[in-house]
Amino acid sequence: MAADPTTGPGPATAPAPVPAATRTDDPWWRSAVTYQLYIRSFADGNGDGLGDVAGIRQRLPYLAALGVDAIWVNPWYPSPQADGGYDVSDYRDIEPAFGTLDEAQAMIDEAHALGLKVILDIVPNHTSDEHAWFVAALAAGPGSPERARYLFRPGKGPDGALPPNDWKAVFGGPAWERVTEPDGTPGEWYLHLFDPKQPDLDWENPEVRGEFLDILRFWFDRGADGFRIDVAHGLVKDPAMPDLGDDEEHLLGTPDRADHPHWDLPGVHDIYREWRVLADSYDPPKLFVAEAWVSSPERLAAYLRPDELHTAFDFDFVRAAWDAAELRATATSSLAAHDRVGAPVMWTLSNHDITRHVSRLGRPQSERSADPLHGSNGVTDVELGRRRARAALLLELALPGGVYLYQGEELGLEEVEDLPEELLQDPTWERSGHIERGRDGCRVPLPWAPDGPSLGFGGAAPWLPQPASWSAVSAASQEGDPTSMLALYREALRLRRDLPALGAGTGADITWLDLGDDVVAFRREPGVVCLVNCGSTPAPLPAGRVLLASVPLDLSATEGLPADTAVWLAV
Ligand code: TEU
Repeated sequence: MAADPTTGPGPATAPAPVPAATRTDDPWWRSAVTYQLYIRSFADGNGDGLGDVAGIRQRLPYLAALGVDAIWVNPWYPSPQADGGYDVSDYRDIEPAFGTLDEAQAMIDEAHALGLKVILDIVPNHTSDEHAWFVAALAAGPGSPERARYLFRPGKGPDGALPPNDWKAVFGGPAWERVTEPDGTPGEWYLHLFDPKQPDLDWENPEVRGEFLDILRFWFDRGADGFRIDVAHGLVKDPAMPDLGDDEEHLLGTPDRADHPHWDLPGVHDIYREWRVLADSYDPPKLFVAEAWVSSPERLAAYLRPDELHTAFDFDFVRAAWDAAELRATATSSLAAHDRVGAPVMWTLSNHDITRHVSRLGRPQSERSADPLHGSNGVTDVELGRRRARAALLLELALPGGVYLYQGEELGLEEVEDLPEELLQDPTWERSGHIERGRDGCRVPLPWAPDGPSLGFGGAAPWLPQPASWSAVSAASQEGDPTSMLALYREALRLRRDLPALGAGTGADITWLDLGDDVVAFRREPGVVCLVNCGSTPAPLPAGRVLLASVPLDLSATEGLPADTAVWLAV
């Protein structure tokens, strides 16, 4: 039987939800809006086609003016870039193509001077196969302490020619790779839940645990305010390594069963308790946000018990369709599960692994794939997607908790679905045998200017080509246009900071209103109502003053709240 994750090892009783009156003392992360920087694609300071630290430094004032509270930078460490930097070969330095450690320090200091917190990205599940530890493991041979940092196992079958079990890699193909031993013979196999160039570490090994605490300390001491934890649900594996059988649910790394042998095992919680002690030893304390694809809000909340991690991305919100009942149900269950452990929800709509939400929302919702990683289901209507994305922004910014934005969503960028096959770089493309195109379509370099060879990204040819249509939606093109997506983001973020009703809070801080099946409607105190019309006909509009609407709204002329529109009302 599956253990109740909220009563697993550790404190069984959750604290009562924090009363609203004390929330002014809450730490910054309970309400923060964080902007995700996919460094390869954000801004290219040296003109080589790849984004870098210099590019981030140039654009920090843009981020401060946008009105976000924090930035999260995807892995920027030395890496062969087999998986966009999630294959780290040295956790204590900066990838030379991105810059230097001194530049990174300058970036952290400059962000702080602008009032922006800095969250880095730690990749603890696996290293690069070019990390010194893995190179040493290959050289040292079976049974060595060097191999014991990873998950090497003998193969099955005559001569060990078959993989140790039937686990599959997230990117496709078997999760095991056979090595050649130092004496030249075919040898052991090592586990890689992702690419073969990303060998999984053995978290039962105390040396691994100590090393990562030390890496966290290295960056905390340089001013990092927190870490996003990559594949937070994957670190611990069942030592028996049983076969999975017909289990096909590998994409997104979401377990489809309670006793899964490598996702969301109870042992991960002990690791995060140790990490929390380290974070709390700093003044002010450091923050964690978990990337954990798990099967229910309750299992996610188990990571957020008071002595574990502070926050985690709410991927149920990503998976919800543009449907009022579904959005309401998702918000309610996420808030309830988080409230039981006293943690704020981190709402998000897009990241570097997921089809951009303008495109997701611009597809027929009835036919949509429940897997937000996946490509087209039906034709994408980008204009419809943008209209809904504007409304979705007002929804997530009005819900209690924090919000993660993904670079380029403030420009209304859509998924690039027609990248030429020969340019695809996501390992998913090769590993799936050219079945899954992968995630490059949400990683195309940002357009900063309407013209020039890289639309202001920097240099002549960006690492992935930008659609010509992005000239019209570049940051500079939207500057000064009060109807632009960029203007909506700036105004919404400004209001969210100014209105005491918005930001931090719990499920107890919203009152759901019934304005019909197609409308998500709730009130927060003092006196703000958020309405989102997901239907195709106008919805009733209660009395109130319009604070902000996702499309221009003339209350005297309108017969209600138009379809695919959201509004914040002062009531
Ligand atoms: O993703 C972790 C994860 O659980 C994956 O299933 C993820 O959804 C993946 O992109 C599926 O194709 C993280 C990172 O966000 C991702 O970019 C990395 O590729 C992955 O870990 C390996 O480090």
